Amino acid sequence: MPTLEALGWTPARAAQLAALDLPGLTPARVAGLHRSTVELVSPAGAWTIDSRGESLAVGDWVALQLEPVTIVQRLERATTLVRQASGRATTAQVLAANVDVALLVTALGGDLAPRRLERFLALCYAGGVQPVVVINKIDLDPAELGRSIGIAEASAPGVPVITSTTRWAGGRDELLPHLAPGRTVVMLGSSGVGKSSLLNELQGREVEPTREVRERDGLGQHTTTARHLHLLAEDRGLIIDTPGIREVALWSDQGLDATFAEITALNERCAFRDCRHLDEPGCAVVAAVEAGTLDAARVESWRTLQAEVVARQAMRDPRARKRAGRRMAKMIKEVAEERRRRGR
Ligand SMILES: Nc1nc2c(ncn2[C@@H]2O[C@H](COP(=O)(O)OP(=O)(O)OP(=O)(O)O)[C@@H](O)[C@H]2O)c(=O)[nH]1
Ligand SMILES: [Mg+2]
Ligand SMILES: [Zn+2]
Repeated sequence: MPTLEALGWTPARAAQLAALDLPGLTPARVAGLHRSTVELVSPAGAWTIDSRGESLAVGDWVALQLEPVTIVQRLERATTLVRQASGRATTAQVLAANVDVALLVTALGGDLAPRRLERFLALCYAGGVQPVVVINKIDLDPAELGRSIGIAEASAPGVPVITSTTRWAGGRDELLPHLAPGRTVVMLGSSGVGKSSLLNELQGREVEPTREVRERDGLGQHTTTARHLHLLAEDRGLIIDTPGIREVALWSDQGLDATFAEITALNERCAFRDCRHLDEPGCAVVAAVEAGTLDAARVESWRTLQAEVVARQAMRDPRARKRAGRRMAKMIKEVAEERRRRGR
């Protein structure tokens, strides 16, 4: 069984557990979640127990009572990756908790899209997770590599961009400096980019199944179906493999300033603090675009994400929702009246 430190235990977590002031508690980490069960690992053992009634995410730390094994309490999360749950405007989904680094895995051959990458970065920054961009499958088209690195660096300023392949010996070596004993790393990215393959390379054996991508469109088929925490071989730390996600809908705007750091920096020089960088006088951002020193697509993206998050936050706030509802009803009525007037 692994030590607590190998599982990512820290003095801060120990202090939290002690503060619960209950005798005989054992810390354990959530390694996997299923419909009604949770997989736990700890130096004292590994268990799969009923999870009903618990709001947990992979990577969570919990305080257990043994005999029988029951969760007493989830410990506070140091970091989180939270997205807007798909299909439900007002629900957050914690993709992983207590993660130190997120490997944003993409692959040569069309997966790398600046606008999608920005969303993943915002997700990381909002939750206090350090992002690293991984361009995998570099064996496919080495000539294409420079261009892809350029795209990644432009949309992820200041973020390490590393390359990998599971087809060459040592093709995963650039990942190693980002792994460390007790550190938790999560892999996020589209289905079929090779997340599980990279994990298997690191482990030196197949711990997660992988599957050929479809010939026609190069897209994966969601081979990995659940998030799972793995303890890496050779004391390299921990890694969470996840099912492919192409898009993330943002839950909060907290990561946007860091994601668009160059726009945030320029904002200081806009005449208005809450400048939307649209048509306000004295806008340093618009001026930079006009001077050719700032990519207009970045500003457009910043605006889109900002608007998206604001709209979602309004949906979550019942009063704002009511206001929006009334506005919408009024608009519909006005359109109907306008039509009637025009005899249509
Ligand atoms: N050419 C090439 N193929 C790779 C590389 N890495 C993985 N693959 C292949 O890509 C396909 C998909 O790999 P997976 O590891 O299953 O991808 P995944 O990201 O885990 O996909 P999901 O679990 O669906 O999210 C498999 O056929 C792998 O053999 C690589 O570096 N080069
Ligand atoms: Mg997989
Ligand atoms: Zn401005």
